[in-house]
Amino acid sequence: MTLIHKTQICIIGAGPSGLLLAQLLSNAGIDTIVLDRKDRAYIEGRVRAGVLEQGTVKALEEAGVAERVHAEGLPHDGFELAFDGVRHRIDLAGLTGSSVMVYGQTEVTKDLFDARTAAGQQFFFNVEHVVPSDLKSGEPSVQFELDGVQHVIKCDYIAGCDGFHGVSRKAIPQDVLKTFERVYPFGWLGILVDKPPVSHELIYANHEDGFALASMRSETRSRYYIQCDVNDDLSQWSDDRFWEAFAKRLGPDTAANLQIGASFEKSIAPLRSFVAEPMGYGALFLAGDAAHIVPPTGAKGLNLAVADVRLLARALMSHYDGNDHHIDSYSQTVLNRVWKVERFSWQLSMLMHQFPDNAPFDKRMQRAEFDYIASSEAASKAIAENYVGLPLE
Ligand code: RFL
Ligand code: PHB
Repeated sequence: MTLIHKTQICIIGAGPSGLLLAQLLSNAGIDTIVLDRKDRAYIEGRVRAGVLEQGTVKALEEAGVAERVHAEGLPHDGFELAFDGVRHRIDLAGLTGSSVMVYGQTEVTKDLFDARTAAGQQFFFNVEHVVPSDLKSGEPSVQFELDGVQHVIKCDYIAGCDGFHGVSRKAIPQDVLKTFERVYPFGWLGILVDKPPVSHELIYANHEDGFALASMRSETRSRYYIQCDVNDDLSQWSDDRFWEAFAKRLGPDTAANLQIGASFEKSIAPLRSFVAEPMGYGALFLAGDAAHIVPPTGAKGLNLAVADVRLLARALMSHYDGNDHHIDSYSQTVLNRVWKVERFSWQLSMLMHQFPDNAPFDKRMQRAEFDYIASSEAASKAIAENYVGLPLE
C-alpha cells in the first residue's frame, strides 16, 4: 500500500532552514509538508549556534515568531579578538550602526516548532528512505517510508533543507553538481555550564595552545569552546582538563573572572568549509547546510541558512504571483552571498587557530594580521560589517 499526499512545497528537513521556510510560506497562504528523519525532541536538543544577525531576527519577525527572541535574547554591540592575552574590541555598533543578538539555535527551533504546531500544520517525523524524484518531469514528488508504510508526496517544488548529510543535494546528478571543500585539521570542544559568562561580550582568543571562545546563552549560562584534536574522545576531556586549558588560553587577566562548574553538555564538532553548486535542479532547491558549511568561527552557519530561506521564500511566493524571475535566479543570487560569507568564516578561522603544520612564518603572519586589525579602523570595520551580516543581495 502506498499513501499519496499532495502539497505545494514539500520541505525535507525540520532544522531551522526547513522550519523557517515552512512558516514564511504558510503565512503567505502556501501549503507545505515538512518531513524529518528525526523527531522534534531530538532536533530541539541539538546545541549549535548562538549568535543571530539582525537580518535573522528580522526573518523571525516576518515569520511571526520573534516575541521570545526580543524578550530573552541578549543584544551585543561588540565582541573581542584576543591574541596571547592582548584583547581588541570590535565595536560593532560604532563601526556599522548595527549589532547582533545572542539567542540559541535550540530556542529558535523551539519557537518555530511551536508556531507550526499551533497552526495545525503537517509534519512527518522519523521518516526513512527519503527520495526526491522526477525533478525535471513537471510532476515532482518525494517518496519515503514511515512505520513500514510507503508514502508519496506530490508537489510543485521540493525544498532540500536536510543539512550536510541529507539526501537532497545527492539527488542532483553528479555531472551537474560541483562541490568545493576544505576540512580543517582540528575540531571544537564545546561545553555548556550554568555559570555567568566570563565577560559580557564574546571573546575569540588565539593562544599558542590553540583557539578558545567565550560565548553565552544567557546571563547565567555560558557556552565555551576550545580547539581540540577532532579525533579526541570526549572521555579524554574531564571538566577539570577543560577548565585548565580554557583559562590558560584566555590569559590570566580574563581568567580571573572565570566561574567554573559542572558542564551539562559536551561535544566535539569538526570544522569544514563546503559549497555545492548549483543550489537548485529542476523542481528542487537547496537551502542551508544542505548546500554549504562554514566553520563556526564567524557564527555564520545558522545566519547563512536563514538568508537562503528568505530568498527562497521570496522566490516561491513570486512564483505563485506569476513571476518566475526569482526562482530562475535563486541559485546564482544565493551563491554570490554564500561565497562572501565562506570567505569571512575561512579568514577568521585561519587567523584565530593554531594549525599543526604552521611554520614560524605563518605564525608571524597571523600576529601581523591581528596587529593590523587592532590598529586600523578600516580593518576592524571590515570584520564588523561581516560579523553583523552582509546585505541579503
Ligand atoms: P540542520 O540543522 O542540519 O537540519 C537539517 C535537518 O534535516 C534532517 N534530515 C533529514 N530529514 C529527512 N530526510 C533525510 N534524509 C534527512 N537528512 C537529514 C535532519 O534530521 C535535520 O533535522 O540544517 P539547517 O536547517 O540548514 O540549519 C543549519 C544550522 O543548523 C547550521 O548551519 C548551524 O548549526 C551550524 N553550526 C553552527 N553555526 C553557528 O553559527 N555557530 C555554531 O556554534 C555552530 N555549531 C553547527 C555547530 C553545526 C553542527 N553540525 C551540523 C554538526 C555545531 C555542529 C555540531
Ligand atoms: C555559540 O555561542 O555557540 C557561538 C558563538 C559564536 C561563534 C560560534 C558559536 O562564532
